[in-house]
Amino acid sequence: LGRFNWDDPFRLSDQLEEEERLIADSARAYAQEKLQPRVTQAFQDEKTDPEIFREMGEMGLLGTTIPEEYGGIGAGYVSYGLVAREVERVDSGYRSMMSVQSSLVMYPIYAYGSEEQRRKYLPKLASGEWIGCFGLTEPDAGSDPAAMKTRAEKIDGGYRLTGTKMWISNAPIANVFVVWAKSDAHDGKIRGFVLDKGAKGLSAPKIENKLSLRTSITGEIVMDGVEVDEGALLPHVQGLKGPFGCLNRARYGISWGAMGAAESCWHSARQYGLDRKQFNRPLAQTQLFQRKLAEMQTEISLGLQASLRVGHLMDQAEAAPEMISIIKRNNCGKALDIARVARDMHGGNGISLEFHVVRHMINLETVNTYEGTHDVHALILGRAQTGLQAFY
Ligand code: TGC
Ligand code: FAD
Repeated sequence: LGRFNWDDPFRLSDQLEEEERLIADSARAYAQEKLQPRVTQAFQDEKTDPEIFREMGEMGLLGTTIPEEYGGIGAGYVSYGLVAREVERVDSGYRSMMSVQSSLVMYPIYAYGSEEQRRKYLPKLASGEWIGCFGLTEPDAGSDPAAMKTRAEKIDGGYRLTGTKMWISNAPIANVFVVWAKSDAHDGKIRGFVLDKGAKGLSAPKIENKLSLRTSITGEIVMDGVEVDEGALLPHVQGLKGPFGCLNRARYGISWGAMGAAESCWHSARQYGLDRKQFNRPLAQTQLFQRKLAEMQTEISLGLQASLRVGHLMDQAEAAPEMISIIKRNNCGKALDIARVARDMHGGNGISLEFHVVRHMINLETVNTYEGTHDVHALILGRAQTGLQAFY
């Protein structure tokens, strides 16, 4: 008979390569030793500590898939997913900081950038000395980024950018801004630009009063005629496939990350049920409690297996965007359900930050919304199986 581990039912860890296990172990040690002790205070105070980027950089957790010559560790996408799972086990905001830097800033500079851009930006982003952000969403263009209003106008020797980006992770503390704009010099096609902090006309005001993802700072990017030279253009991509190529990677990472947050809620509910007695027996000895635990265990183990499968396909350059929509959508939706049930299973204590589940729950509201909402991914999947466009 096979062995059954309640917390790893399909023995995911046996399916990992040695290097992947080592990377996951060191991410877990970092997250538990350095992030877990400060998360409650950071969430309460809505404070993002830029030092965390430096720490992650030192641990090799930024741009894990970027080759070593540019400061990454040249690991595969399974490793990247495992890091996301470990960081988000502590907090979705910390994972957000990491995944924006890795998939949405380092990846486009690596994949679409010139050699000069790679050498200028990647090592400092990998070490965490520089912080990056990614501006796609606008006040009037969220699920429909093709409707963006930001324009790049051709000027002598470069471009002038005008427009506003909204809901941008890391923006108020960023040194490097990857922004997407419609370029009049390229028939109005969407092009990527890399802007440096301090450019005239560039500002990034903080968005205040967020009740979700409070450890991760969010802002606008205001470009009021920002002039950049030709070297700021990402030369090797045009059209929406530029930002979507980055989003594929970030969404894949989120599918693992959301499962990390869900695992934290599940383990916490199980332990609470073992410790807490009502009606002269542990809550965990009731049928309703055990059924909830069984559902959490099932959804998490299925979700992780699916992410692992897509990770292997990503490592072989065989993953399709629709596969990523399935795992991003399902794992975020399931994680949110699990967090809500875990909150309930903690009774009154469940609403206290000290028990962590309510923090995961309200963070996962964001995770379910950004990088393509739950419903937008349903429309992507509906279109892929019917051939019918239901967005508009
Ligand atoms: P559509 O006609 O479908 O496609 C336009 C062009 O883009 C290409 N494409 C993709 N390429 C690569 N990967 C993908 N996943 C792609 N999806 C589309 C497509 O082939 C086409 O190329 P071409 O060469 O033929 O022009 O475009 P549409 O306008 O109909 O798209 C609709 C929709 C809903 C699928 C899309 O716009 C969408 O996914 N909307 C969601 C927006 C979104 O995800 N925004 C994320 C903002 S960033 C963020 O949230 C970061 S949070 C990070 C954190 O803090 O962790
Ligand atoms: P909308 O697009 O207005 O959607 C509102 C509702 O309508 C949703 O329920 C949606 O599912 C539904 N809907 C939309 N279209 C349809 C349709 N055709 N049919 C049926 N229902 C539909 N963006 C970045 O570019 N960079 C970042 O770093 C970034 N970080 C973020 C951090 C946080 C904390 C948050 C909250 C968001 C962040 N975003 C970022 C933006 C995020 O990607 C968008 O919020 C998301 O894409 C949804 O866009 P929206 O908020 O404009 O909602």
